Amino acid sequence: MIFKFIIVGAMGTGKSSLLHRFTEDKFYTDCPHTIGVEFATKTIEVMNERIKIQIWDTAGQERFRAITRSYFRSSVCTFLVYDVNSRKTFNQLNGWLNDSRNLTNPNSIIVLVGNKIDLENRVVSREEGEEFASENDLFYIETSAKTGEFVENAFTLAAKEVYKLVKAGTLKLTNNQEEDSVDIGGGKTKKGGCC
Ligand SMILES: Nc1nc2c(ncn2[C@@H]2O[C@H](COP(=O)(O)OP(=O)(O)OP(=O)(O)O)[C@@H](O)[C@H]2O)c(=O)[nH]1
Ligand SMILES: *[C@@H]1O[C@H](CO)[C@@H](O)[C@H](O)[C@H]1NC(C)=O
Ligand SMILES: *[C@@H]1O[C@H](CO)[C@@H](O)[C@H](O)[C@H]1NC(C)=O
Ligand SMILES: [Mg+2]
Repeated sequence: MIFKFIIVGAMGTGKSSLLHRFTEDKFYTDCPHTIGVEFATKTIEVMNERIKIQIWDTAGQERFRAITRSYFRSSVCTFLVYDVNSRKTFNQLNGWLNDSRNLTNPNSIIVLVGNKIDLENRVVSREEGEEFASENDLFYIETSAKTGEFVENAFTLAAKEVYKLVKAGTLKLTNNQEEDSVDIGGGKTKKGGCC
């Protein structure tokens, strides 16, 4: 099975870093801003089934918003990322959430990710994150792409929830998910691993 995930959120929140940590187990201290969209895949085992997760990492910069919007389609999970040390990135969640709700399958899931918990200057508490998640019916997890804490858990949790919905027939995988991975071009998309 192939699951298509999309990662969105304000710029600099660590979207690409989460992707690199999960797929390569690496962290780059000066990761460049994502231009357009990048992707990477990783196969994991969920309930004894091999699941290939195809992850689309989008750009947080406003000028790429239209490109980002075109990648929600056929996604079964949105990672909505903010930086727990930046109130601004937390306040921007509503915009990304609106896009995800409007542009993905209504039965797809959304995971709110509070990243950079390794830093000392946290301004958004875990309680606030949890409250936003429960008000909006999202899963919630806090991570550090730097130390790797809970990064794998976030993807595994999401894949498991998606798997349950697929098995129950609630969520349908579109059969073009495989093709998406080869249908890249136009210079807008490149395979991840640039950092
Ligand atoms: N301390 C710490 N730094 C992090 C963490 N995650 C990312 N960073 C750093 O934050 C900066 C931005 O990370 P990126 O992964 O490029 O952020 P992004 O969300 O992909 O940014 P855009 O592509 O511009 O939208 C980089 O310098 C990373 O090294 C983390 O968990 N802890
Ligand atoms: C979808 O977008 C429309 C237009 O901006 C907006 O009014 C509406 O609230 C959005 N729907 C959701 C579920 O966020
Ligand atoms: C909500 O989402 C729709 C679809 O992406 C977008 O056209 C609209 O501008 C968004 N509204 C807000 C307030 O972000
Ligand atoms: Mg990026």
